[in-house]
Amino acid sequence: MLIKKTADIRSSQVTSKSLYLDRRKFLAGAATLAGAVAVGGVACVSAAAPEPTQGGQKLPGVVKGQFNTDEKQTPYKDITNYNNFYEFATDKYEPAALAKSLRTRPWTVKVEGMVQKPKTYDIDSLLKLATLEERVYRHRCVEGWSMVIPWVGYSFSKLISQVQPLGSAKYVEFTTLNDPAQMPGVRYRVLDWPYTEGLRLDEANHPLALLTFGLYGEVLPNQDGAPVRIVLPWKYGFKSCKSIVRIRFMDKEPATAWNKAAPNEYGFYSNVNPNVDHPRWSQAKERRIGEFFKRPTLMFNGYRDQVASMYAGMDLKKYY
Ligand SMILES: Nc1nc2c(c(=O)[nH]1)N[C@H]1C(S)=C(S)[C@@H](COP(=O)(O)O)O[C@H]1N2
Ligand SMILES: [Mo]
Repeated sequence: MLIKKTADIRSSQVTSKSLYLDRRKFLAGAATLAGAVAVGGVACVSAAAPEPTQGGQKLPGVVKGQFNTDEKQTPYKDITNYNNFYEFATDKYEPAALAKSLRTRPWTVKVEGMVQKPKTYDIDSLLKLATLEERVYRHRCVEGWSMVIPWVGYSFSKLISQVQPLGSAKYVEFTTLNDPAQMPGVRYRVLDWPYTEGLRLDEANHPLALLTFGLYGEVLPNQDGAPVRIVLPWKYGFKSCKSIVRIRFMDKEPATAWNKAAPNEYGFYSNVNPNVDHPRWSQAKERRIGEFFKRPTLMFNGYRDQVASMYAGMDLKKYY
């Protein structure tokens, strides 16, 4: 909905459809500047912001968030052309083109399980649940590369408080869309689709955990997990489940796609830890995309002060 219904009806009565559509665009823009405009003597009092739906469209009302790193941000071109999104392809350069077939509207996210208020959210109401913040986070893939990404979203805890988990809820499971008509990669049994991931409830409630709708101030491009994904900057990238259709609160640790595929390589926690190597390679260093020399990987990806207390007393070699 671009402008108020009454204004729609009035202006549509006096103009052709194409003019009308142009005017709706004009009205939305002009109203943002002036607060009110007059069309053919009809005063349009207010205009709601248009719903941004396509990757690359500007997201309205984004404020600067907390936890931002001031490290150099990875160029948009790299963030959107070097992707792990196995539902489209296992190659990192292919999702950018292949994910164009993903339809992100209409889209719903079912929030269910051990909560007092289960609810199916339409993506546009989910987008408006809380103020959108820019969060510039480090992003560390388990394969040994990293980026710095200015995400847009709000703390996942805001959604948790809406649905009110039961006392018995101890974990959260995230599930990605699994549609072979839109996602060519799910025709291959690379993983046990749908892609699922999980967190302990306290991790999910940590303010760093970001329910993410955009990057660089714009709607997420499909290849980055549109229309909504989770981002967990202290964990390896694969924990950050893309294109989410279901969020389930549980009393047991959820099974995760990567843990099922290779349990000795990908644990439930998967916190970034330079001291615990992957069975097939070291995790001590990483290559920041765009840089030549490797840099040391930081404990919890540099978020130790924020998250370490959640793992106090745990053997991080055992709970990898
Ligand atoms: N559904 C789904 N989510 C996913 C993946 C995937 O293949 N499918 N890849 C993960 C991995 S391994 C990484 S590193 C990040 C990559 O996110 P980006 O492409 O936005 O950088 O997404 C994660 N989330
Ligand atoms: Mo990754």
